[in-house]
Amino acid sequence: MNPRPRILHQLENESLILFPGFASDWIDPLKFSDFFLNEGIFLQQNKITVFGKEYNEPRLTQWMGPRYRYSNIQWEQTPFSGTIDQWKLQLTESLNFNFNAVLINFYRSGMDSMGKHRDNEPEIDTSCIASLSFGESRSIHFENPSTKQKLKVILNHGDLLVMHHLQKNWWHSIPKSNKIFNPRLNLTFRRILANSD
Ligand SMILES: O=C(O)CCC(=O)C(=O)O
Repeated sequence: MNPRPRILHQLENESLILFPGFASDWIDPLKFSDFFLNEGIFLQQNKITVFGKEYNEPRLTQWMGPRYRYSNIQWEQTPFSGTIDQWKLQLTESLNFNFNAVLINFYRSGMDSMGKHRDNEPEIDTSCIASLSFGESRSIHFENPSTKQKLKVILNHGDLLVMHHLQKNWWHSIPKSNKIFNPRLNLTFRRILANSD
């Protein structure tokens, strides 16, 4: 792999590794709409239930991979589109891990966000989750409530962030910012164990 990795956290089998600019020439952020059209991506705003109350998710999403449910959102089995399938194969080869699903997150501006969560559903193989960032830079916050450790990482265009065994002890979020006006595209590749492949 070309870009020099930066190890941001490592403890026993847990690690957080950043590959700056890994995919910087994979997509032109000025052409996100063309990309969505060419790949047949129809971004949607789902409803989520928090403490019994229904809200619009503060970002747009799409799923590719096996049937999968998280929170109260049911994603049907959806095939990978051409380019994203190639990206999946490239990541599978580079990281030596067999990804079979991706969550596409589109943050229209700094007012879109992702709440504090762990990707720790039993169907997810949490040994490796790989996240690609395109477009506007955003900050991702990590927090380990047991040790009170916190990490803030700026994700720039083309960065690849790889999380190994991180979902047990660490929570993460993309906070809102009122200083950000441009969109950001994130693709988080995972391996779903049930109904996989
Ligand atoms: O947008 C990001 O970088 C975070 C994505 C994420 O946390 C997720 O898809 O679970």
